[in-house]
Amino acid sequence: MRLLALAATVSAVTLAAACGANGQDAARPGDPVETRAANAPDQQPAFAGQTRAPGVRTEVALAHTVVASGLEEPWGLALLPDGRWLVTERPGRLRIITAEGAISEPVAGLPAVDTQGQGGLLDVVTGPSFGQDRMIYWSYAEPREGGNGTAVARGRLSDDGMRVESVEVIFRATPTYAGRLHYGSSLAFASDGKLFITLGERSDAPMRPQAQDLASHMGKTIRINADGSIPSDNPFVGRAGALPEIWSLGHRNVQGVAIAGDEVWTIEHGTRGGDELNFDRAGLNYGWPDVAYGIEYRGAPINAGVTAREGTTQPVYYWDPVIAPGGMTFYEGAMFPGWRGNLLVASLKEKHIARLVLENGEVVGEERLMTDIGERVRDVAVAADGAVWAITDETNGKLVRLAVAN
Ligand SMILES: [Ca+2]
Ligand SMILES: [Ca+2]
Repeated sequence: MRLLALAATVSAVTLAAACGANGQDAARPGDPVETRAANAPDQQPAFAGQTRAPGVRTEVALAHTVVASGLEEPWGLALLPDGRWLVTERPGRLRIITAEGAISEPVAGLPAVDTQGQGGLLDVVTGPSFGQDRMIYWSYAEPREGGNGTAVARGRLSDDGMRVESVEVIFRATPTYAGRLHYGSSLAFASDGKLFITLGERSDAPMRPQAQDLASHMGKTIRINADGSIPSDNPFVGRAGALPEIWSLGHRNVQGVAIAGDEVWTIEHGTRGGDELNFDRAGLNYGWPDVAYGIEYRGAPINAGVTAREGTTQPVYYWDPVIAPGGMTFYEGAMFPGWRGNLLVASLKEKHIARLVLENGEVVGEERLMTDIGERVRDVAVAADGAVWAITDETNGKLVRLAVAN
């Protein structure tokens, strides 16, 4: 619970609102940053503060700098120990970008990807022993006989950074499906070297119920060892009919995961009015598609609008209307000491970075950062100096640095 203790120290500072130095609309201190009408106005949160947390303001002025542009739908962002960035482009290219903005040629040696719909080359992370073995891990939509599916591969980044070597696929989500949507998939290593992989349920009506099916990887959070083997202490190991890689179930489309100590947090695209932040724990059921906030995108209630059921776990937080969350990270940097233990969430639809202040496992404050970017924010990460870096999901996508204004 290291994270929660840290978070408790910052909220008192940040709750004292200042003027809108970061481009937000001026609101009264403590007013929620979300002012639009809810899509499901009749639904009530399960506890106070589960949605529309009090607005908070960072008192120092921030500014973003465009470091690189011309990236085609960048999806994943990961820091290398030398300060350069690994950036994926959804059409299937991995590039290395220096902190000064020099963009490399595509790294050679990655397997082919299926770029239909939301598919392609997706997240990337460095391995837990990158300093010794230079291993990197990436997720992608894998073209398969009869359709496609989310896969995770790893390989050694060559000394010159030009190619990946000894590439092996360490995880394949099943079943294969001929669809275009909801591949997940974000990646993060826990401090014990276990790899967490988040998956979508492929969206279409026949696939949706598989989020509750332990014989399917759809709509699950996955936990494996770095070599792809299955940890013996996974929650469903030994249960007949259950896939042993599964960590948790009942997710819709999870494109963000962040780990602090041994706490795994995931963020998922809900339907209209149901984006969720979850404290993602072993063996728990997060409800989809039986229990959900919000409504269908076409307008109908989801399962008669049921928002709670015994045996399912509530989200820590939800957004109605949605922000469409991409990647997220915990902030532990030096540049903004008041943010330590906060979550930074990339917002695609609403084009900002959401800062969530956590206290005792609940969200007690929300701020919208970089609201002047005007582009869909796909992923977010923190550099060694504590500056926040992000990529924008556009045909002319950008790598940007958000820091204290000069
Ligand atoms: Ca990511
Ligand atoms: Ca849920």
